[in-house]
Amino acid sequence: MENKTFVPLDYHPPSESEILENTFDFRTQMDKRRSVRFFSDRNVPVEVIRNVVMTASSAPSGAHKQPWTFCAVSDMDIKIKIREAAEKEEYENYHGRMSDEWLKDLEKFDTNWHKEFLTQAPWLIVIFKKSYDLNNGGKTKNYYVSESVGIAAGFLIAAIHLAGLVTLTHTPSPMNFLQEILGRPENEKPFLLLPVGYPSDGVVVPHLVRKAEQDVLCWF
Ligand code: IYR
Repeated sequence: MENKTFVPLDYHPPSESEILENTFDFRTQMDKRRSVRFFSDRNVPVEVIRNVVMTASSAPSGAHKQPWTFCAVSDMDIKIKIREAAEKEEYENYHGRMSDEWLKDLEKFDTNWHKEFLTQAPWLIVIFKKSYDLNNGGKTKNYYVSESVGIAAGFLIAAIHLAGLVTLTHTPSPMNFLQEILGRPENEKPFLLLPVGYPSDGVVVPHLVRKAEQDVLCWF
């Protein structure tokens, strides 16, 4: 049976100078993005969270399966549960599970097992990846799941930054507790947790220098 529908692409080509300007502006904006670990408790409207999540959900995915679920959490009781469970795991990580080399690599960030941002930020967005879908009791396959969800996470981070808010990619490990606390089905596995909000007053970030073009870009 035929199962193909095509529609015209909604595309209006900009001039070459506009394209150059667009890329320069976007590059400049994105280069200002920093991971922020200290949040104000100032509220962020639910509509903003809906917009950034639905931007993320517009990402390309294997066979357009969109193998993701985003859980947006503002409920303080749930945030407390998540923080307690994450800190329990992170305590173990910082006290034996991470190698000396790893701990040394993290020194410049001054991180530790305390995760205040999990209760301070007004929103936590937890991204789940679906290695398969559950349909009427059956399982259907998804493809390139980690790649797809990683791309969606990138869209989300860019959308949060361009909104004028800050975030941080947090991966408490292991993080199956998120599946339990949020009551997600068996086909959903936690992928990334992003606190979202405003930075706390006077927040500082580590002085980091990004790699230069010759270290990341090869021309052929
Ligand atoms: N998950 C821990 C440790 C950590 C690991 C990496 I790699 C980082 O870039 C930052 C932290 C934590 O969140 O503290």
